[in-house]
Amino acid sequence: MMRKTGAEIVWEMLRREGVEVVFGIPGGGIMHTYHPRRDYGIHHVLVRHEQSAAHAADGYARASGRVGVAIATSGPGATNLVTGIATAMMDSSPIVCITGQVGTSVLGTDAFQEADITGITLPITKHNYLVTDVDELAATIHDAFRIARSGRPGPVLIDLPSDVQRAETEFVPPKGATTYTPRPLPTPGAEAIERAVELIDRAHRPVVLAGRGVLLSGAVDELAAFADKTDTPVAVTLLGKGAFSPSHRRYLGMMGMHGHPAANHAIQEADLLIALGMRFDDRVIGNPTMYALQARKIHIDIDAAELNKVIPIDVAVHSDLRPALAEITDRVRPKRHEEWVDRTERWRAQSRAHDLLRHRPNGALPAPHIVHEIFAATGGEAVIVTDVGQNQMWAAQYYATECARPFVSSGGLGTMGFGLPAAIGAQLARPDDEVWAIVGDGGFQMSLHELATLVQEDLPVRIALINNHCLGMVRQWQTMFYDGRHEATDLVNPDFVRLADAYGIEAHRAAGLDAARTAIADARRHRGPVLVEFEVVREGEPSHVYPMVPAGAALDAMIHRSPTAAGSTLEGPPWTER
Ligand SMILES: Cc1ncc(C[n+]2csc(CCOP(=O)(O)OP(=O)(O)O)c2C)c(N)n1
Repeated sequence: MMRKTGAEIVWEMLRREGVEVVFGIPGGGIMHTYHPRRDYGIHHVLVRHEQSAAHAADGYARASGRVGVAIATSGPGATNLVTGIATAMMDSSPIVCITGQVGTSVLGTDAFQEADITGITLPITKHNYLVTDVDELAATIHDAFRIARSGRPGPVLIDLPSDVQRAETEFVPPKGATTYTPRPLPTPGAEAIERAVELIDRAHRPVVLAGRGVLLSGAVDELAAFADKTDTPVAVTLLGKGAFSPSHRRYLGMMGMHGHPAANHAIQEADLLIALGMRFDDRVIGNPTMYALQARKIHIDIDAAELNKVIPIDVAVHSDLRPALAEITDRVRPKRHEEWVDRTERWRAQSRAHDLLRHRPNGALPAPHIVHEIFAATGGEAVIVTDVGQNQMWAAQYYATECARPFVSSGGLGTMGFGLPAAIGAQLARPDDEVWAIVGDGGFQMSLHELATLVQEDLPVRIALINNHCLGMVRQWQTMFYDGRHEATDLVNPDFVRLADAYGIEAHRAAGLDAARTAIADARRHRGPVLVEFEVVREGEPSHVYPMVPAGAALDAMIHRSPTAAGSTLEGPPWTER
């Protein structure tokens, strides 16, 4: 038995949870907790805005598979975490946020820097706590980690009044589950498996829809085995990138609004969809009343609330994905769907023929070429972290993430400003890996203050800034659907190279393809943080992300780039398969 303060219990428990790094900013409401930190050997990354602490913890969690930790003071420190917590919630990312709170004696009196953060975050956390008794603190932290990572992962917040941080008690290490007993992971019911197997055996044009659940459940090998045995093409969601090898013959690419034409056509033509750990997001299905009308649907998900939520399902399997998929693969008959797979390959060949990469850029630098060059240089092995907007979609379309490599992107909430701080977390999670943050000039300016954090931590994050001098994705919609009226989307930007220089960060600017290649090679050689600003066009077809399913349209009603708009055609395919 030892006596410890609440503050010491925080670090003792974090250490027992195996936490090595936390992200945060101190302040009056959390200073007691910060005080003993160094005695516990846990590294603290001082970010420049609390939103970045949550995004960095999230990026760390996504890149490591462990729980990320963010710390903030009471009031504005805590409320600054909110966007980061909502981002983690939407994408099932396990983080634990610890916030300071005013003392229990003044709770509810509008005390200085008081905010009801448990009330505010109730709908965007898996669970949250206001700890009013130091004797409950150890058990609360113990449970918080279990809740964050169990079942469908997500964020948990612990609010700590300052007197609880200061109070002393006998520290008793919690044993096993305390107030929270994690439910055993759901396993598939025999009848559901039976019916799924039946549908799969009968299908002629099956398609797998692979979401982030494949990665979270550790079912990458099971998915490959299923696709091989049943000869089933696989489409992935944005967050499912990495769930299936892009070099596999049955890989269809990303589905959805800016998905690969082969994936979208295959889904609409399929007679069976097998949805694995995905949630039929509206960006993925297009108009729900016109979605995959010929297909029966099997949906396996760990979260029962996702089953039959937006799309009616024929066979809903409430289960952890891995055992369910393994059992199904065991029981289905081996199949060959030559004609169907050939058809999907023809769709892929067709879109290859029209791909922008086939066109000589004629001096300009289309963004897909940038992502392709990063891909070609890193062989699909880099950890890619994106911001939100066109840059995110180009990164998803043109970076063929190798199997089980992290592709870190804010999918559900679509949070601009996510890229740079999430890349900081990802680089700390994977110090030996090459991390690229692909960001737009708009979103980058929502968190560029984290350049200072990069320098302070000496992290070799490579920033690819795609500068189109506008809020590109919104501007694209304005061009296509709002009569070309560009309302509040043109940006007057700073000189980003000089700005990076002011932070002490090496920076390059590239305006053409050759310069881009050189800058990427230089950035890869550099040992510290580096920024490459790519000047891309703001006008014309190469400035748009294609294909695009307009809002309200069926998934295969894609608008494509006009075949003549991009300039002359190259002779041979210059890219590796994606
Ligand atoms: C915090 C936040 N505010 C606003 C938006 C709406 N939004 C989505 S994409 C986009 C434009 C992004 O511009 P930029 O970062 O320059 O990237 P680009 O699309 O040009 O690649 C905006 C404003 C958002 N997703 N997140």
